[in-house]
Amino acid sequence: MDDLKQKYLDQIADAADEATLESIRLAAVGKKGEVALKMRELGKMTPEERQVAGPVLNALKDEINSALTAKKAGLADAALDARLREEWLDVTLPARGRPQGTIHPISQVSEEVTAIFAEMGFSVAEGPRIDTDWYNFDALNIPGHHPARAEMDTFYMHRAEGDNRPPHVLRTHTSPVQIRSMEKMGAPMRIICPGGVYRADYDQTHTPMFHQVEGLAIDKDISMAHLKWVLEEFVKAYFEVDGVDLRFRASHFPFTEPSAEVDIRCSWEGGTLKVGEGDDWLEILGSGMVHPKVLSAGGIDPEYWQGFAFGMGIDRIAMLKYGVPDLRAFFDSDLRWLRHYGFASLDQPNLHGGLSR
Ligand code: 2U9
Repeated sequence: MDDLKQKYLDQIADAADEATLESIRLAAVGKKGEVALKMRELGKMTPEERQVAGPVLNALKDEINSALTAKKAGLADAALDARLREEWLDVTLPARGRPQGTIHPISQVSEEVTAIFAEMGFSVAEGPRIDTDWYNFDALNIPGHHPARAEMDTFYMHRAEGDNRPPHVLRTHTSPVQIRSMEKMGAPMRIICPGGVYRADYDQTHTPMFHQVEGLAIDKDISMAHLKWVLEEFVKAYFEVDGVDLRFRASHFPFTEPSAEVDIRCSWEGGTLKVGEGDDWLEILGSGMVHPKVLSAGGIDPEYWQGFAFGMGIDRIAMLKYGVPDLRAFFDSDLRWLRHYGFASLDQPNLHGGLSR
């Protein structure tokens, strides 16, 4: 009996998992196990012998059963310990710094510009990037023979022979969106149109696709004075300065009369731009009073309504504010560049939080 007991207690002690333990249980105390066989032998014994052997066998069975139960609990504890060690997580580690992707500076600046003009009551209008030459040129007082039409290095869409739909172009400015908005909304109106535009030009300061934001305000008795105030407020908010001098230089655009190019006072100390101080001037946008013919093309009566308009390059003002030296890098999709110049995805610009923080 002692040998039998020792054999099973040793096996139980050595068992490494629950399956081994179960086979030991069947072999020792199962219905056909060794202890059961011994119990069957009790029948052949004399009552005296049975009185001795019976309790011993019962005790043996109890001892093996409790060793099995204890070992089973031990194995479960060890498995839990191993799992806890495996699935350990240091919740005190700092959160991940920033997601993999970044917001492109052109998207960020478009959001900044939108936030500033929204505060002054301008809503955002969008339109197609492929439009007819009427919306892109004629409606803007740029007729077929006009030099601006050639100057704009237009991409024309291919037309199959016999296709007599009007010619379509990749828009060379966002102005066709304003014409479409005038047709849809009528006067009074205040909109900005940010978006991509196309011109067949490629060098250090030109890419065949670039971004503009144009603004248009139409109302009764609108003047250059309103234009000047709106642009001053824009420049102060965008460059995050308290004051700025604007210089209006007479210019010419077919779609505005009078027209002015606008410079801002600045300095270039040590190669970095400071807006609002210094003796240099930086051209940042073009503007003017909407030409009466353009108001008529948009279905608005120029005898009754006036409007001002302006246009600027988003890529250019992004380069100025965020110190991007080369325009072409905007469109290279270089991950290292994007990580360096990109913005955190949750860093939504708004005027109250500070545009660029
Ligand atoms: C309508 C009426 C008038 C939009 C204007 C400019 C002046 C201008 C340039 C700035 C740099 C284009 O990106 S750029 O090369 N734009 O100087 N844009 S006024 O005038 C409009 C537009 C639409 C219906």
